[in-house]
Amino acid sequence: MTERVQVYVGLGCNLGERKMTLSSAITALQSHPSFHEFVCSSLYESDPMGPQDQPDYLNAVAGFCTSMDAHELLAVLQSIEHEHGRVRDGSRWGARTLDLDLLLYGDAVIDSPTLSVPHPGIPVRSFVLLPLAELTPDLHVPEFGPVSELLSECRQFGIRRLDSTL
Ligand code: A4P
Ligand code: MG
Repeated sequence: MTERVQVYVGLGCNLGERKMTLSSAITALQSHPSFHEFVCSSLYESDPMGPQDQPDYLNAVAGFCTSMDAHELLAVLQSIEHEHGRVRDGSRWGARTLDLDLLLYGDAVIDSPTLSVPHPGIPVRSFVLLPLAELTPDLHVPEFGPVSELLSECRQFGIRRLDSTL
């Protein structure tokens, strides 16, 4: 059997029934037959990074183990986005019903035309770093450094942890 790799996926949405969408996406990940030892962070709300004329975001990070290849995993994430009504209009950092980013794939550094891992946005996104640190406080992000240090240097985007669970 191929060895399992610990992966982390960032979830974000700022359109529609945000909590319901995240909850449904988390269920899709959790119930996938190739994903094991599933964990999920709290929910976080933050001001939009990028264009300000869009609603606030809800974000979370999920962690699981899989022996699936990284590009295959990206295709699964994109099909879950698609099932949740994601329409790509080509605008950068624009509003979306569901965004799933492959943040980390074990210690791998991948730079292909369709996949960059670690996700290059990690060090500047509090809404990724805070839920990542909640799941794995001593995490070391390949190429970038310890999650705790990245978090202390990162812009906050008014981030607040929500008390409610999904
Ligand atoms: N791609 C390459 N590497 C990866 C990866 N590690 N994970 C490629 C996922 N996809 C990856 O994706 C475009 C292409 O990136 C894919 O086809 C894949 O081959 P996309 O989802 O259409 O766009 P994107 O990468 O999400 O870029 P975009 O639109 O710049 O969005 P971002 O960078 O994800 O930012 N503010 C707050 N507070 N919270 C947020 O979650 N999110 C965004 C979106 C903006 N502002 C935000 C938030
Ligand atoms: Mg994305």
